[in-house]
Amino acid sequence: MTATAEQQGRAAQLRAQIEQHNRAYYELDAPIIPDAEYDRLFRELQALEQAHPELLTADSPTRRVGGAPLAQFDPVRHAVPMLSIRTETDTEDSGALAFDARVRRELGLGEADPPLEYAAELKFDGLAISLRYENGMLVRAATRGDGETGEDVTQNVRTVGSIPLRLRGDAPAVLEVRGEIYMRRDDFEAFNARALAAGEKLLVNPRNGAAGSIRQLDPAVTRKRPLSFFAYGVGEIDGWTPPPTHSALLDALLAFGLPVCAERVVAHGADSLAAFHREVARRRMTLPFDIDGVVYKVNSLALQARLGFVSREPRWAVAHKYPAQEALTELLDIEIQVGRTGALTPVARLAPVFVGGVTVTNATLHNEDEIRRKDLRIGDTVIVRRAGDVIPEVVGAVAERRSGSERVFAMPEKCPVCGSHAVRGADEAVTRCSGGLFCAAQRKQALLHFASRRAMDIEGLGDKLVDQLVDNAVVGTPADLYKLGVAALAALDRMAEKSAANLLAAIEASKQTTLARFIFALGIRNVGERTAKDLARHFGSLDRLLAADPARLQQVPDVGPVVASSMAQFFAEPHNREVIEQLRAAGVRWEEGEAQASVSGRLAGKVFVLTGTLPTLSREQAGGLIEAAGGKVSGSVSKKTDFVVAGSEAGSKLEKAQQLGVSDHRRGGAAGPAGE
Ligand code: D41
Repeated sequence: MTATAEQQGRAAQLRAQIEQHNRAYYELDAPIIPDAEYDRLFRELQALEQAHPELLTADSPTRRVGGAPLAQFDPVRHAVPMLSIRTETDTEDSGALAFDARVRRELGLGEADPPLEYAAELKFDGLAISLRYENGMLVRAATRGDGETGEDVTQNVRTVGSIPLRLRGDAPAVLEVRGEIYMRRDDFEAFNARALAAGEKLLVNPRNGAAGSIRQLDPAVTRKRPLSFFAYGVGEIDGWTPPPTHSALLDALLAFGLPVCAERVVAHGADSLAAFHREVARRRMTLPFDIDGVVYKVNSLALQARLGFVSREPRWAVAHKYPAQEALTELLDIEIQVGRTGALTPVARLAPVFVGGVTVTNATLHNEDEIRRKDLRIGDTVIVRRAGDVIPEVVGAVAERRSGSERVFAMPEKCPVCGSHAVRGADEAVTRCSGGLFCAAQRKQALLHFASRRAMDIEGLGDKLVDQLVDNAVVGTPADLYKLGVAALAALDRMAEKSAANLLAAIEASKQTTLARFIFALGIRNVGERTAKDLARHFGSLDRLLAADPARLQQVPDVGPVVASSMAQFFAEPHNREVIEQLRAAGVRWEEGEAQASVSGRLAGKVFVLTGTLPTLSREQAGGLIEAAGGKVSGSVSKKTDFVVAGSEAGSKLEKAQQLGVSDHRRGGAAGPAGE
């Protein structure tokens, strides 16, 4: 049945609407309608086209869905070969200088001639692709292949939302657009987060994500991959005279509706190319996608033609690469590090490899699950990635390079340092040594933390020294530090008299501290610097803190059940209380204050009685708020009572308060101290 005029009109309208939403989404990054509404329009168009195939146009957005899986990709001969690009990895400015000098020489320019004009752009790290538009319609997409012949990946490329199926404006008879398909870092992270939750295979990095997605045979799979595209050049052109410069050419492609990266400049001379290289290097990590360098091109297309190319590389362009961010190396071993709170952290020992400008030999592996998820085996060839200043990361293993002799890692059942049982909580990712301060590793970490700058600030007590002190059983607890004498220190390796004296002076000076530092220095799990400060302010004295039960602790702002229970556990340990007493006996001191709760706060000095069922809070919660604001909560009404907070079904307490003339503070009720 042929479509009615009405149906024809509706299909055209839907196409226009969907195209508009695509633009809003991909170009302006500002979606106008929710995804569900978009899907509804899309399905309506799909249904119309299915019922009336004659309505289906070459540029219909439904074509992005792709067809059935292919058995193989067909070869495509490029009308104009896809050249490759000469690559320099020189650091600093030499890449730009050498390129400029070469181009000037080849053009016969002398020193008196003015600087050449260049277009400088980013080198996107993805998959090179050629898009062929005929009369504005996308008819074919092909990979670069060997530059002469690539693979027909049209079905897959149609699923890339930011690639127009039809060009905007007055389109040439033929326009081949060259560019890079890539994956944004946030899309990569989000894709992997979802794949992880679904127990599916993760993408190794954004580049593999992009290249692998295009070069696989089922378009339905490609469609689920969040891919993007940037144009950076042209191939065959027919029926159009391109503008005279590369920069204007990219502007023209942008006007046709093709994505062109905005991070590009027109530069004059080598120095300004080098400046672009430096500036992009500085901002590289803040870009939303990976790049592996910058590209310099002679801006004038006429000069490009004069320069020509040698062995498939244009003389008028060069890629100036940055040091690799990823490298392959061997995973020699997985060792276990014991942290201050006993966490057993697996660490990768790697064959030294130069990546992102530094030599990497170690990388954290976070925890057991992470190793399993990445299927890392000892002896594997692994991909190491260094992003910015962050700690190097093992991205994954190259399974194809396995010989069969690789070993699967197992978390040890015992702490490698003290031999105590290693335990992993039911819903925890971390395995911990159960040895506590019996474990030398935990003791060392506890001492280093105690002495650290934001805790007791004992300068000169570094890890080498702590190793010796603990290994020789000179120091077991932080309190032992205050018993150290010159003789004990002088007996240690490489301890000069002068540094021993300095250390003792630093230890002595650390005795005068603050309650907040002291609490932080104890190294209670989940009690960081911020919490220590809050606790010190709230309780004012160590004894009040030691006396507080978990309910009282939770009256401190931001102290929840987890922190309160860590603290309760810590203080319930007689050993810990003993060390605290020894520290005080050794002369560690601070200025004690009043519990802040009793001196300041809006409710300072006021006595409250809570009764009945309160509308939104439990009586305990309400009491906590009152105490946090400086008030007191009492269980029974007396003459000292300032307020009674009465919820529903308040009984005898409210009656008694009314007899005594205490203010009744119900929801919406009058408030005011007794007698006012
Ligand atoms: O961003 C890129 N990866 C990029 C690649 C770029 N910005 N410009 C490029 N320009 C060219 C020429 C000069 C040949 C038009 C390229 C490439 N080629 C290229 N990429 C892979 C092979 C060739």
